[in-house]
Amino acid sequence: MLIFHNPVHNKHSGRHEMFRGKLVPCHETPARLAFVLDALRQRGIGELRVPGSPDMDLIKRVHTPRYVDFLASAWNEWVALDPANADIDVLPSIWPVRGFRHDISPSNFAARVGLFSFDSGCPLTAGTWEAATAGAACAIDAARAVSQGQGLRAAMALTRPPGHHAGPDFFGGYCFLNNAALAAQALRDAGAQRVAVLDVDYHHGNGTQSIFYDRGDVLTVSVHGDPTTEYPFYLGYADERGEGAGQDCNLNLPLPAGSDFTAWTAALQHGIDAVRAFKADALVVALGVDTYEGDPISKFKLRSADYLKVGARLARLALPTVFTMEGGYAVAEVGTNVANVLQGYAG
Ligand code: Q9C
Ligand code: ZN
Repeated sequence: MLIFHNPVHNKHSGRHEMFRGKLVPCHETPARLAFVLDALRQRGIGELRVPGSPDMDLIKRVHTPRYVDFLASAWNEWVALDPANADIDVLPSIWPVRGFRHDISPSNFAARVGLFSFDSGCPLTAGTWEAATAGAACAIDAARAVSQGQGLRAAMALTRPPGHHAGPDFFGGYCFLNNAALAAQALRDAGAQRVAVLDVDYHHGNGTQSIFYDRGDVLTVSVHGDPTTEYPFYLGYADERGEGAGQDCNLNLPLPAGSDFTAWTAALQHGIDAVRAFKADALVVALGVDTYEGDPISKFKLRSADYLKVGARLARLALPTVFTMEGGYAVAEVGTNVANVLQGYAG
């Protein structure tokens, strides 16, 4: 398995996220990826590669050009407001909810930060653009590698920041560019007629769902904590089935907080069955391991050994597969858990 790892991921390092009225240390840290790389190296899993340059045209088809342009210039605009901002992360403070206009990009910077985001837990930092675009390149290169049909079944985009909460024109949930969606689109462009995205992160993959909601060529499936109680709250319910050409091409499988591997794996199998019924000819797995029992912000009960079985079950689909790295915040165990999925997949 080729592992495209992001060599500049640590340029994105958020200091704080807003939580219950206070700025608290960010859960999504560079150490997460270091633990995964260590675990893969120790076990000799995969061949490590660095990505080429990002395909900006593809990024601007999955995301809106005005959002991509905003992300590219946001840090420089922020520091231009006040040189002292160089030591402060960007966090939004105002959002255009129902009834406000979304067609206008105000020249005021804070107003645009809010226009292009949906929570206050996702700091944008000096290196966010560089890290996120290199991560996008990992996802695109991984998709192109498995599309070449030389017996290579799977590749991984081992990157952070993660991607599955990022929508067509917004960031949030630690995510800026949607790596899973970029991989899915790259698989389509490389000739796959039907692509499935199977999101196993603890949190609903709202960004991926939104990007493909009206498309019939990409099935989006997400197994996640019930949004009635779990982030991102406003999307991820079972009655969201897609629209227009995408009718019945979205499947949400919410589970109550506290669910164990038995309940979770039944939902996963339901999702896998849907991928098979869709007759997908390529698969993207949005791989979050925040389903782990020790995760500090999530409430499922998977154990480290369970991830071997998850990988084995995914392999049974026998599809060209791209894994993207999503959540997982029990930092020391993230490496073990991701490596277990890949080891289980390899069989
Ligand atoms: N204090 C991913 O797993 N914040 N994103 C929750 C915790 C949002 C998670 C509040 C969590 C986003 C990719
Ligand atoms: Zn998550």
